[in-house]
Amino acid sequence: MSRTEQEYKAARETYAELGIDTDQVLKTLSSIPVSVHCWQGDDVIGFDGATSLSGGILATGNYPGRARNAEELRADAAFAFTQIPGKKRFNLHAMYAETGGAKVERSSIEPRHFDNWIAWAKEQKIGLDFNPTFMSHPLAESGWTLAHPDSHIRSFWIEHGKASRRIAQAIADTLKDFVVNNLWVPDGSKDMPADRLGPRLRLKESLDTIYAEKLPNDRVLDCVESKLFGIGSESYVAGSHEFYLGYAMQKAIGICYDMGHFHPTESIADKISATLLYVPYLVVHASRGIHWDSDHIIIWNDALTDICREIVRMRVWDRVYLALDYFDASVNRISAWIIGSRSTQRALLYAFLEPVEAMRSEEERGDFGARLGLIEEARSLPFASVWRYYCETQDVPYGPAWIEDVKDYEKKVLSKRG
Ligand code: RNT
Ligand code: ZN
Repeated sequence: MSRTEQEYKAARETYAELGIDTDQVLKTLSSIPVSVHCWQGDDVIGFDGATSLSGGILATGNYPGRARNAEELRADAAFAFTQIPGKKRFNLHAMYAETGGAKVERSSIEPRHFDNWIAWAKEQKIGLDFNPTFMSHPLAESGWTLAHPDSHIRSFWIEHGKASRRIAQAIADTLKDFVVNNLWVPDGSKDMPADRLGPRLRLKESLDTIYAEKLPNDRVLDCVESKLFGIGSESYVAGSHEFYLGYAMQKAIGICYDMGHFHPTESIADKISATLLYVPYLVVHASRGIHWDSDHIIIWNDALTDICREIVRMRVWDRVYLALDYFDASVNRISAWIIGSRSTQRALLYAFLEPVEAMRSEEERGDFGARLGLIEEARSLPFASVWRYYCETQDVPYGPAWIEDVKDYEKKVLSKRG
């Protein structure tokens, strides 16, 4: 028996005494996907002609080695996957279409522009998710898209929204899998608007037109992402939380909660049980806002643990889709993917290894001191032995060994990029 196996065996006994079956936990954990976002690999630039990011979000830094085309992005992601345990998906944005050099408007993109991505996903044995791109485009420069006062500009973006749903459907049908199709628009204003209702009416009408098209099956999981504010939309965002909460309930679609899109002390974790009563599914954009929606790499922090606790305790991992969303251009971008994915997996595993049954009994008994004591004592249970065993059985390095692999990839591949 290897040292990893010995330590796992001991840990398994410790957890069994608390009523936790670690073998079963690891089986479940390995079936819960994390959707890795394509846009960390190239600073949210994409391949459809944009040279900088707009929409009130910002990737700061200029670490060398950014993926410059789809081949490089796929190679980098495939390498990152070799260092991440568990089930992976890849999250695409419409601006990552491959048009073979032809100028194709966003309103006219087609499934065939994603053929290479689909072929790659098959090869990697992963699912794909999708996002229409309502930013980094001349017709989005005003900061308005689906709620734009000009009906011609609105129509352009409505067509883009429809085209994106059709692409999501084609991907889903080809891969025989679901595809989360997440819609976020930047629409908002820097200073106090005189009219808060008008843009919301226009946004609602545009969304209604996009979702009016009935898709042939339920493989596309539409969802909408709210935001508190962005750079240049500090005073007002048309797609606020309340706007989309109502909208998603009315349409029976999902809501995407981005961890950076709420007041800094507001808990997304607490929203999960409340909103799952009314909407069919949720998406979490795992991100780390520092003072604001700064899109720092997610780490295993309390906010992430709390979200995973809710998913695990309610056993809703098939209704809450975990996706990464951040963009840090100041570090090796592959390490950003690996850190965020591994941290999310770690937080999930930790949540599975808490003695929730014991905590519930204390809660029923009214002994809240004992309940808090159990939460705190769980922190020094042999979590690391289970994580190590998990990584090794998933054929990925345990501990910081991956850092050397990334350095090596940087030397051999990234440093050769101009
Ligand atoms: C922006 C939203 C959105 C984007 C991606 C690129 O604030 O978080 O999810 O980050 O679509
Ligand atoms: Zn997001």
